[in-house]
Amino acid sequence: MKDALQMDLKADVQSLLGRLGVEARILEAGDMASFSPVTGQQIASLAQDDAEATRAAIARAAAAFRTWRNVPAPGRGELVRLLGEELRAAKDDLGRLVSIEAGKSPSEGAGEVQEMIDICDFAVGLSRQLYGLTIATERPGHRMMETWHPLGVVGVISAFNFPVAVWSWNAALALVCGNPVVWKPSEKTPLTALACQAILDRALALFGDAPDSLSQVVIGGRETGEALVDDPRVALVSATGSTRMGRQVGPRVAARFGRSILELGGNNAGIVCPSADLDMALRAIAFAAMGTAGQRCTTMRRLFVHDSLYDQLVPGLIKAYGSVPVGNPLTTQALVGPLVDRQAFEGMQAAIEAAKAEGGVVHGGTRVTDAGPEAAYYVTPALIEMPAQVGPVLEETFAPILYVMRYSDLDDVIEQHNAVGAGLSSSIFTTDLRESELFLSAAGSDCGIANVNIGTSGAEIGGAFGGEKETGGGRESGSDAWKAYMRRATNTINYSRELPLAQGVVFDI
Ligand code: UN1
Repeated sequence: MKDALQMDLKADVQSLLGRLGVEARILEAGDMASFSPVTGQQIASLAQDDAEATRAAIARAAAAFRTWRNVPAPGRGELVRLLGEELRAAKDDLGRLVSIEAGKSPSEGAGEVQEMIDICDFAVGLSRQLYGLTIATERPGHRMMETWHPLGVVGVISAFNFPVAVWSWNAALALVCGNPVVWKPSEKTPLTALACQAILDRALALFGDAPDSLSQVVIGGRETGEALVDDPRVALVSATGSTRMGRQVGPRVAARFGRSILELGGNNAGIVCPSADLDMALRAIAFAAMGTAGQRCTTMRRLFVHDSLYDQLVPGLIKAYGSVPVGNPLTTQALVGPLVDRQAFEGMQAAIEAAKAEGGVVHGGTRVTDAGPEAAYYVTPALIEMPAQVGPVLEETFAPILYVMRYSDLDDVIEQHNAVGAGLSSSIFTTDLRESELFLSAAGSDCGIANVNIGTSGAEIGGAFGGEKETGGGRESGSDAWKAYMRRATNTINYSRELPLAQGVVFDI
């Protein structure tokens, strides 16, 4: 039974890649092993791009920039419109490949591709809206304005958990803004990246006259990433991953005066207030904390419940944790799929042990051995009642663990809410206007995302995505996040016959 499952998966990958336009020979082209968390089996061994190959890709991208920057932005938008169309056509296959490579449920795999389509639509509109301001000038006969120009090569470093959507947030904006892209996907999810490249290649063929190497994928680990980070020809490095990774990438890019967008860890919390709609809160918390097996950067990891309803809400949550279906996302209706690998499982177990040592009462968090082969890591999600916000509660563990704590005073709990390193996403559950407005105010949540009566995860692409503090401060996706992908020039034009100087300075010669 187990063997049959493994064989099926490999065949499945091959036919999916074939339909998506990736040549089968790449599956056995090198020594970088790629696994599916669904079965733990190796599904490919790919060739890697070392530092030299990465630098060659950057050089090609730099050449492409010289042409692409001169294509009018609405024309660049046409390429992204075609990409969106190709993604629509490939949605089922790419979604399934995401499920195989990242272990997501079919609905979440498809949802991730939908997120790509959405950002393409957004970027197409944006291609006619890269607005600069006209600014009042103090000098007569002058006009002052700002112009947004393409920036240069954009390097994208992405994580396994959103293997394709995060690339599309960056690529759709970068391309519309006039920039080539060099993408280093996670070593855990190279196949979905190669599939995206094939999809984009089809859009490029339909587009016709785009420069070569406008968007490239480089496969590899640390060496590949470092080549991208350190190369002065890469104007912007957009990196998604752990805070540990960001601590290295940020200073290295800054040291060469490059620009970076850092989208790092989250330790996202929810606060359930006395007036909350408990039924809705329970469902929102369940998705935010258990969805994607706790492997979103936006996953809810901490929950503060008001004393007055703790005994109403928490037993219901514990019941939901005990009954949520855990299993193979491809063959069952499971809502919670596998952890990405053994390391993730060990990290989760270590956090659970640390929580116990701090007085935590643990519900769930054990391995489900009959959900898949030995090499796959399925767990029941863990809800841990904590006496205080200490030990592992202060850290992001990339696994389905929800630490639950009591609170009695809203001001105090907002202090606690903000007393962690990360600052990505946050939620309050309340029907009291004063509570929700306080949470959204300057004295409220210190996160880049603050929600009311919605969980911490599942953001739409229209808003800027990212967070503060150890989350890195970067913003991707919607709103005016595009500005990070362009350089701004302030232009002052004198159409008079005089030369008045600013600030009333006189310099007559
Ligand atoms: C991530 O986990 O890196 O808001 C991105 C969300 C998704 C994106 C998550 N739209 O949960």
